[in-house]
Amino acid sequence: MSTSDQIKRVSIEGNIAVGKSTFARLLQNTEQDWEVIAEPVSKWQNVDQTNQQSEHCPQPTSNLLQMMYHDPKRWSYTFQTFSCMSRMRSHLQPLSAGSRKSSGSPVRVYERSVYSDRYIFALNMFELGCINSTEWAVYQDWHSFLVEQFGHRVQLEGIIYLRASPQICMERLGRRGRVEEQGIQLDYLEKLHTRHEDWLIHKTTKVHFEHLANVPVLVLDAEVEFEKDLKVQDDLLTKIRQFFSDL
Ligand code: UDP
Ligand code: D5M
Ligand code: MG
Repeated sequence: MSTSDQIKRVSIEGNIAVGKSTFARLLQNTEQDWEVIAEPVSKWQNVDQTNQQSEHCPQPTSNLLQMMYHDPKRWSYTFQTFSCMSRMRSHLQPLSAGSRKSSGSPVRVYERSVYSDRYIFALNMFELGCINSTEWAVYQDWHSFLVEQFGHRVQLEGIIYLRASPQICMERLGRRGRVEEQGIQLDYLEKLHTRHEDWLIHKTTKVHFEHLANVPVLVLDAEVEFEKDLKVQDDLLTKIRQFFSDL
């Protein structure tokens, strides 16, 4: 078996600002065999326009994250195409030299996935009316096609669900102070929270990929402050080790 067949692929899912990046950094610094792929937010904030020959677009980059939050009806579909393509690229990225050489059991951890793109955000945008029914049909068509074509390369062996109340996420979002997100209301985080619960806890969200319906989910309590608390981190890491070894 090649290393790429042995590798386990896991995504960290959870609401905006619950602490996914913070937790991912903790994993990255814990075991050499754990390779973390961060969410490509800076790509969405800096869409490269330099290869356009038009004088109407003198800016070398545009901020699609900002555009989506500013005018969701106009930009949500475009955002979904770009975020999903950038996640596809992350899923398909070759293994790092460390993972290839690993004699243990390498785990690749993604911050979110092409599945949360669809079953959390795109679905939510559709239900909010920010993506219309034609855009939703087109999105679902290409999303299913790509996931089926790439097969095991975009499949997950496990999901870690960092779970906290929307109120805690709101506090952390304020603390982080990302400029584009300053207009986000609690109501939006509540909707995203319900989407996570429906997908990962109640399993009532209809998913279109067989492997995804059966993927093991580890639910971690992120309501507690874990960023600076070593004891809480230790407890979380014990659960993670057990989860990875059972996959
Ligand atoms: N954070 C915190 N306590 C925690 C985890 C995270 O105060 O236990 C803070 C973190 O420093 C950041 C914000 O919450 O300012 C959002 O965290 P992160 O960017 O990791 O969240 P993500 O959006 O990636 O889930
Ligand atoms: O997520 C990064 C930011 O990007 C946050 O504002 C949510 C937003 N995001 C991520 N994926 C999507 C999709 N697919 N649609 C709409 N918005 C999205 P964070 O949770 O802060 O790491
Ligand atoms: Mg993050």
